Amino acid sequence: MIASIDDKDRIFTNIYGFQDWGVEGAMKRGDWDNTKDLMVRGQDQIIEDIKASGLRGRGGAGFPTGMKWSFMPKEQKPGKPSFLLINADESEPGSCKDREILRHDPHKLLEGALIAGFAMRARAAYIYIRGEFIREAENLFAAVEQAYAKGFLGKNAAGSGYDFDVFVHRGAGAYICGEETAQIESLEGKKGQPRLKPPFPAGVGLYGCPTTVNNVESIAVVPTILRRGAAWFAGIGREKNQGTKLFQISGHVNTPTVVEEAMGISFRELIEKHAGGIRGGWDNLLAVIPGGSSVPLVPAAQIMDAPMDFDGLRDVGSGLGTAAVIVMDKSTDIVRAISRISYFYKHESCGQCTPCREGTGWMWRVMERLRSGEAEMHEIDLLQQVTKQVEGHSICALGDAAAWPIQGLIKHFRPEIERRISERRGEPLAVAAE
Ligand code: L3W
Ligand code: SF4
Repeated sequence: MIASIDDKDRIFTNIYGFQDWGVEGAMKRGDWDNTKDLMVRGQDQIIEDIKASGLRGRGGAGFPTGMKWSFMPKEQKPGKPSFLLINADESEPGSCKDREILRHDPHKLLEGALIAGFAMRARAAYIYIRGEFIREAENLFAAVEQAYAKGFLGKNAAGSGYDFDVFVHRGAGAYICGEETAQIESLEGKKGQPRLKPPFPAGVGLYGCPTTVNNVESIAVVPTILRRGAAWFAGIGREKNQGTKLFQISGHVNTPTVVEEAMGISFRELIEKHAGGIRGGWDNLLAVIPGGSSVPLVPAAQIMDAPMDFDGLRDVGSGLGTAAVIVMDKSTDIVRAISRISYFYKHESCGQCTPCREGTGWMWRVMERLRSGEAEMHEIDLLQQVTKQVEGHSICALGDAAAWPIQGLIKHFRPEIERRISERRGEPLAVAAE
């Protein structure tokens, strides 16, 4: 198993935009190279290859991609075509990888869309792109036009004999439209509110038709996996945590960056190798949110040697999420940081279920009292109880995502919260700070 990679194993060879992102540049880098040869192996074999590669969804949940495709019907009912919906609504705080693909490597996504769409017998792909992504949308629209002009999309796409269209739809700034069923509602022209699951989109999706929703990165890696072979991809990382992954490193490191690395690389190696180390040195590290704002923070001592993959981060009480690694040094007001995240979820709650609608506002208000030190000591436990009332009691994952960062704060930084309350009251510390 490979735990760290160099350029020869990187899929996104233009992630920094140093070369031409357009179709000519993409073809020089090997995209659209006899795509039909990848398709002649047949739909079932493509799905088997993706299963064998171990690819798991790169949008946060890590659901096995090949298995998701296999839920799509092999026979289509009259009036019920199948669709692929590509989730490019990247809005998770800390996440900034899909935008790099969209503006610098959009043809990898389009070629992946054709192959994935063919494998699941979809007639078309919709790409739902975040409304704030202006330049990314410009490049994406242009790339779609280029692909049609070359005959890679449309009738007899890439000479494969398969007809396949791609439509781009721009969102309008709602985080919740990154949730797959809210995205489907929004695409249908309705208010972006999540649906109850089941039924899952593969059964009842866009316009009531079978639909698979995949993240941009999940689709963009597909052509390379098929060209280089499932075994190559599966040989990177470790069992159930395979392949390469785009890590987005932000916060208090010396050189924030987006980098493709092996799943399972240790946090320490990732930061040393690609982000120039922690600002002020390793002793200055306070905590890390390793997977975007929806996952709990991890204190410095526990994250240092953790493998950056699904299981490694679960074992330290957090998650890989979108691999948006937010690094915080000791200058961070950790209570304020989590309170700000809490405000974000209150603001973005779609409001249709009570625990989330009321709970996110309640949690934020208590967080603000904790931040300012105005809260009573017992409110820490009250807040913990509220998070438990929200967690698991809502239609979509936003409720959990609002609860988990606060639970992580209380678990790891309770002494800091207590210190604030005691200090403001001029009382001696109830518990010694960490
Ligand atoms: C058929 C079944 N399909 C599950 C499908 C399901 C979905 C996928 C994963 O949330 C997470 C969330 C955020 N038959 C199925 C089935 N599926 N069982 O598998 O489903 P699920 O429910 O586990 O996750 P989800 O609702 O898609 C996604 C987290 O990601 N997140 C980041 C979000 C932000 C971005 C972004 O900005 N790009 O992705 C970060 O942690 O909190 O937990 O397709 O239909 N039996
Ligand atoms: Fe809407 Fe929140 Fe319910 Fe999700 S959990 S459906 S965001 S109210």
